Amino acid sequence: MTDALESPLSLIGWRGILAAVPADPPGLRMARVIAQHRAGYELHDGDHAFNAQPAPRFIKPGIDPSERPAVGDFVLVTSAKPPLIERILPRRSELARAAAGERHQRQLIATNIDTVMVICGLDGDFNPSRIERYLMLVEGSGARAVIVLTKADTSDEVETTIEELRKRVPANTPIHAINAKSADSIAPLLAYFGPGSSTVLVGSSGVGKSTLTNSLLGESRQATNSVRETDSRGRHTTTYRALIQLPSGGCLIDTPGMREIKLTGEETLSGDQFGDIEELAQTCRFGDCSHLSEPGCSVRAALEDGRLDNERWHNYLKLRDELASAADSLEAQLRRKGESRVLTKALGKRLDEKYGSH
Ligand SMILES: Nc1nc2c(ncn2[C@@H]2O[C@H](COP(=O)(O)OP(=O)(O)OP(=O)(O)O)[C@@H](O)[C@H]2O)c(=O)[nH]1
Ligand SMILES: [Mg+2]
Ligand SMILES: [Zn+2]
Repeated sequence: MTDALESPLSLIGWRGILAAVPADPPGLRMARVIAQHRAGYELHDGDHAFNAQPAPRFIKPGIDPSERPAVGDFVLVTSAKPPLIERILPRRSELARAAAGERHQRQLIATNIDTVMVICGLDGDFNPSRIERYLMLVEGSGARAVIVLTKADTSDEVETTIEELRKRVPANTPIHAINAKSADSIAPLLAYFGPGSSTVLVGSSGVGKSTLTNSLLGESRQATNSVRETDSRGRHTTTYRALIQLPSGGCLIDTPGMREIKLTGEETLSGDQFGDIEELAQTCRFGDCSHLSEPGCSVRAALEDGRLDNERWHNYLKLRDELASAADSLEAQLRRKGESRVLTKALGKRLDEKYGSH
């Protein structure tokens, strides 16, 4: 049995047993998706990078985008020229959000990752409510969240900012404040990038995702660009997600800055992030307490004596409403899909009857 350590695939984050990979149909080989472009996919087999196309069933209209190959996926490809991606191996984690726009669609940011670094600048970008929103996406992904605050070299209030943020995020979520441009300053992050690990960097444009990537690489491979002075906003310099091998043996996925972080409807409020608030609200005297002015309201009491952070409470209410409506859209979509599948089946049967099945 060939195990991961002997295989070049371990260099691109593969930790499984090769013999366990289905070789059906035979002749397929394994690789990892390292980038997705309009014209196709870029894969890496641990030895070298090559281009590939998705098998036709992945580009059929109507297929859910999360069923298509995504950056981070381990896939099986044919030996055709260009190679075709035939299969996506089961994912050990999936970071997803809802795509921007009216139509509800689950969009994958990265798969098979161990760590999601939620990056936020200690400049005008700093926004704890946005960090909480990211943490909700990470919570059900199968990966752990680490908060990285960049531009620590430009702020006089690093310690107090971390203290404030501590009140907003679960105690087991690490928070690091760094200067992404300095190799010394980013040293505490190296522990996350050991051999076999996969990490994705997420955050607004201009927070320093590519700067951090370059510092970890020890060279300027990813383009970076200054932020607007007035509001610290970036210029959307990185335009596609790219998986990069680091000298430390880990893999890193640099991503374009996100404009919108929409919930998919699959997140939960009862996990580490907001579970304590949900429990607290259940101890109010009235079962239908609106937490506004009723007597015996545990939420108001906690807000008044400072046990519950006011902004955190308001962000919780906002995310709760959003989650409810995202969950509704998701359900409606699944129902529609269910029906359309039935319709296709019924139509298929009619065609079979007419032309005979094949
Ligand atoms: N002083 C300081 N500047 C930083 C730090 N991190 C990033 N920068 C600067 O911030 C600007 C934006 O950095 P990028 O790495 O391009 O940001 P990004 O997150 O990759 O942005 P997009 O690709 O647009 O999503 C650049 O001018 C960096 O030099 C930091 O820790 N300290
Ligand atoms: Mg970038
Ligand atoms: Zn109440």
